[in-house]
Amino acid sequence: MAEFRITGMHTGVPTHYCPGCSHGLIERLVMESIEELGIQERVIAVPGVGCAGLAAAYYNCDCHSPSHGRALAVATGIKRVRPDNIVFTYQGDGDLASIGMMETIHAANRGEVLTTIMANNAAYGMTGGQASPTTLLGQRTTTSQQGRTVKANGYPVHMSELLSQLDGVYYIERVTVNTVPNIRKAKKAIKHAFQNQIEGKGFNFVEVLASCPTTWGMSPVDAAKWIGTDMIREYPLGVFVDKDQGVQR
Ligand SMILES: Cc1ncc(C[n+]2csc(CCOP(=O)(O)OP(=O)(O)O)c2C)c(N)n1
Ligand code: SF4
Repeated sequence: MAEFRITGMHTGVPTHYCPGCSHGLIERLVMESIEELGIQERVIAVPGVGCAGLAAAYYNCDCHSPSHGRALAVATGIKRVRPDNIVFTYQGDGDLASIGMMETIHAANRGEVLTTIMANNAAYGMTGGQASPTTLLGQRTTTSQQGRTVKANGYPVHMSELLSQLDGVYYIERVTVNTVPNIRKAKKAIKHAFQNQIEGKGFNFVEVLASCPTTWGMSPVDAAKWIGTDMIREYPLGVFVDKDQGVQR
């Protein structure tokens, strides 16, 4: 059995992700933010399910793994009984916007003082690339083999825009990690979403456009390019809500 080194927020367990997957990168930004803010001893992670949920093996902090879609209900309970802890969820789009849609909307609407990082890779990754609520129109998946259509599957769900309509939210930004400048912006947004919670401000939501080259049937390079073209066109980047700055789109 391999020996793992404990280094700050990272357990040292090598990630299980496919080449070019964004999860490891986003999780690294989460871990760096927590270390830099000096909150590692106070953090409780609630990673969701699927490939996103594998994060429980990498975060060197208390973790609670919920069932599919229930991450924000579980995080709410933890934060309410342990308000001094910093509680965050890390969820895929299948988890957060499909089975967990109800939990997501109500936690945001209640203004829970939480941080949620959504890795939106426009598919159910772990279970074989089925269509999710955020799959693009025309995108081929294992359950939309001719491409997603409005008639069969409805329109892509824009979580940042949708949650922006709720009075309970404090901060919402959509970012991506397909280029180095975008990775830097993503880190800033994630750190800000934790800083707000430290100051007692919530609900904080960062949607990260993420790659899943395996289920998309693309090389890692083509997947990064596709984010920069097709995904960003459907899901524009930017700040949707920042109550400190008086922004509410
Ligand atoms: C109630 C329930 N329904 C379905 C599943 C099966 N399941 C496990 S992971 C997963 C896909 C998760 O996709 P997503 O949240 O987008 O995360 P990703 O794998 O893309 O990171 C599904 C459907 C489950 N575990 N529990
Ligand atoms: S299936 Fe997709 S989300 Fe899962 S590890 Fe592979 S690339 Fe990442």
